[in-house]
Amino acid sequence: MATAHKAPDVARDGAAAAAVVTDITELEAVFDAAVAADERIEPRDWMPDAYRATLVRQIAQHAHSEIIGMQPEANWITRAPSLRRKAILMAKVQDEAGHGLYLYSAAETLGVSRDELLDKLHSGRQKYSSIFNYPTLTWADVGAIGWLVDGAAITNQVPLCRCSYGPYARAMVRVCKEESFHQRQGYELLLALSRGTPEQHAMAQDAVDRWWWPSLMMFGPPDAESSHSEQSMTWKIKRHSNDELRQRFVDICVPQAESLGLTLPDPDLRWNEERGEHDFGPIDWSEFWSVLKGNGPCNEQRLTQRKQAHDEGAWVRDAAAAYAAKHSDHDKDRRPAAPGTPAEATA
Ligand code: FAQ
Repeated sequence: MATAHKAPDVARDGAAAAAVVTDITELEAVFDAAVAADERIEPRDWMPDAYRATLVRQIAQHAHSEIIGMQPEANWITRAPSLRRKAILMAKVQDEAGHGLYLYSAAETLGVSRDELLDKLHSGRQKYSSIFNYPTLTWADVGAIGWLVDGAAITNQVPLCRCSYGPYARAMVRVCKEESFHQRQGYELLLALSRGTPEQHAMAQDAVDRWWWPSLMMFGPPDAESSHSEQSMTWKIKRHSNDELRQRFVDICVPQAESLGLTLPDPDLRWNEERGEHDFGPIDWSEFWSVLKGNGPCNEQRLTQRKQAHDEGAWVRDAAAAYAAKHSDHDKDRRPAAPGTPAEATA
């Protein structure tokens, strides 16, 4: 947005405070017009408190999902069936850590610290995606996560590249490129298993059977029960509703499952000529809400492992902070004195 839209610096000029109150309506109008015109809102632009809070909630939840999402697949790194598969899986899991970093950085531009967000994750005050509370029981689950979970993530995140908040939208561009690679590797892994021995085919089918419904839940509750969608769509944070994206995902997956030689575990799944999209069976939303309340198969394990990793990494954060402090002092000493400064003053 243009600099004219920036919030006045109230701290600098106390007298401006009264004016700010009357200016809020004007600022809000400028913000609404920028959103309506598909302009990007940037960190130093004025924005409504509720817009900021929604972004912090969604971006933090997204960031937490990326780093918690490393756990189910990391579970298989030591047991990958070949060096090639191991190298691919390690690269993918590292990418997810990178996505977490871009997203925490995007959240920080809204005035929250990473420590604060991690604290909220660890104390259960912020969520992460429901999908990562399911176990990875066999090697085929790595393929099913890549194909279905990363596939669902891309379907949801490509529209987020056009999100009204600049730092989030820009982070999503790179994330989506990497997620595409992840989706392809999952598909390719499942294809190899599906074309393998009968046991390998059965393993691939079993994984798809277990991950299909939780993947559909990733898109969030049905529109009628989605508390944030309407406002988020008005603000152009979300560009499509949960149900629209879920439908898009189902329509993408059906032909891919056929090519894989696998079936999707839904007897009601069929093409609806009239609607031009697939009908699909009812989703068990009681399972979704139960997982969100902490009662999924792996909720406790995921959070315990996350907190343990955080505690064990304390020395790394301390060392990095000490190194940065040392170097900033060092740089200060070496910075050339401003012209005309007496030598003693800089000594
Ligand atoms: N899990 O009003 P809505 C990935 C909550 S990244 C848990 O519809 P909204 C990469 C929601 O927070 C996956 N909670 O909410 C990867 C709200 O609760 P609250 C993560 C959920 O925000 C792959 C309540 O339900 N992706 O997979 C979920 O408008 C492989 C009402 O819901 C993102 O975060 C859920 N699935 O829409 C990594 C994408 N759904 O706060 C490793 C960005 C809803 O009122 C390996 N986020 N809730 O208490 C979004 O697009 C949105 O936040 C939605 C939810 C669509 C997820």
